[in-house]
Amino acid sequence: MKPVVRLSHMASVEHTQVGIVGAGPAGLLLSHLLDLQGIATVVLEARSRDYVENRIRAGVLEQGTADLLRQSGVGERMARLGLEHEGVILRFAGRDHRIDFRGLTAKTVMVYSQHEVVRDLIAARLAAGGRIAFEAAALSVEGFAGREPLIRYRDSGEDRVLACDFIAGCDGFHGICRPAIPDQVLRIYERTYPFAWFGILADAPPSSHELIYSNHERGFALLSMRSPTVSRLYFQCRPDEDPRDWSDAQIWEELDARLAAPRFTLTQGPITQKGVTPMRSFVVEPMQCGRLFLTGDAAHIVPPTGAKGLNLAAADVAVLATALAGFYGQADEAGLARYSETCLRRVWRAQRFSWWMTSLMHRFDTQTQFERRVQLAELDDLATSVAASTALAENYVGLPFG
Ligand code: RFL
Ligand code: PHB
Repeated sequence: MKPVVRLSHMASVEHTQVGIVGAGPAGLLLSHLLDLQGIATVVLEARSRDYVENRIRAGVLEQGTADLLRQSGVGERMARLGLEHEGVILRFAGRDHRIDFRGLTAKTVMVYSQHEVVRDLIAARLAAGGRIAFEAAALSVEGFAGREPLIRYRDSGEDRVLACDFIAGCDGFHGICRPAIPDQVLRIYERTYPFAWFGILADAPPSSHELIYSNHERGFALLSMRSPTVSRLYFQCRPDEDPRDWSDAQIWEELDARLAAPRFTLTQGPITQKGVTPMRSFVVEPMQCGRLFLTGDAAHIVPPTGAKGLNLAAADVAVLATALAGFYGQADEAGLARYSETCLRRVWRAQRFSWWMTSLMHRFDTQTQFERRVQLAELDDLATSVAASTALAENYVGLPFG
């Protein structure tokens, strides 16, 4: 990496090959994969290290994501702390139907917290001498239509410039990279849902070995987990629901009602976190503009029902890392030129799956009795058709990367 050059009349300028905005899973994994190819990066992150390492979000890794982490040398803690799951349970109309991932697809998923993945990646980058600037918010991305893009950012009250060959916009849905692309270049596809998820983390042993997705008359509920002693649970709520309006007892009562089944007891415990997550489907096309490449939530959002968000981010950066390695290693620009097209195919299939799972499992206020019957019939179809269960399983464990 070239040294910092300080000119008296302007902000200090640092050079790198790939400037990465955002130290979420997308930005950190990209930095890690590029480092393995000998490509230099600088990661700029608006928040503190403590904040990103403790942000509770996703929990399910597709087989391909877990494999990528293992194969790239950051799977050691996941192997110890992650919970490999061979199926999930769909609960509806008073019965359970198990989707047997291993039996139907010979694949599994890994239940391992996103913030643990983030911790593993930060540790790996720092151990390898990588540069991550925390509390260094990117202010603008410029010049990406040409060959000398740059990122202006503020670090410790000082304005700085990161000059680079390429910019990776890994700055999430509310970042600055996507809005920097001219409006006439981008097409946005979007759907919002008339409900949200109320999520809690509780110091309670999970009441089931596998995740339970429950379609109940009162609305959807999901039983998930983080470890043998920590449960993660969600229930469908109004988008404007205020978590402070719910006492712990009311939350447990609602979850108990929606997850009720014969011979099932919901284990309760102290609630350590609660929050409401809006539901949205969103895709921007294309995912690149000149030398700026969008990855993960910066380019697309899925409703969490299919557990796809983090996995799509991992798939995007795997494609981008391979394309950049082709550029630097063989002066081959074809992978970069095809980046958006390659990613969008998978993105749209994951969008379809996430929208379908959401439509299948939730109660809609506008739902007619006819639509409710059709929803239950579709669940019955899954419970009786191996073909239908296999289609769900194939999508849940993840489509091939790239
Ligand atoms: P992130 O994680 O939002 O990271 C973006 C980072 O960019 C930083 N940033 C900036 N940094 C510098 N300068 C700026 N101007 C910046 N602007 C923003 C931010 O601080 C942040 O650190 O995006 P990334 O890396 O694309 O990762 C995407 C995933 O976080 C997301 O898709 C998943 O969490 C979605 N998701 C799930 N995905 C799964 O695959 N499986 C799941 O089980 C799953 N469950 C979930 C979820 C998301 C949830 N919530 C809360 C939205 C469950 C929930 C409840
Ligand atoms: C989670 O554990 O946070 C989780 C699991 C499955 C989902 C969404 C979130 O579909």
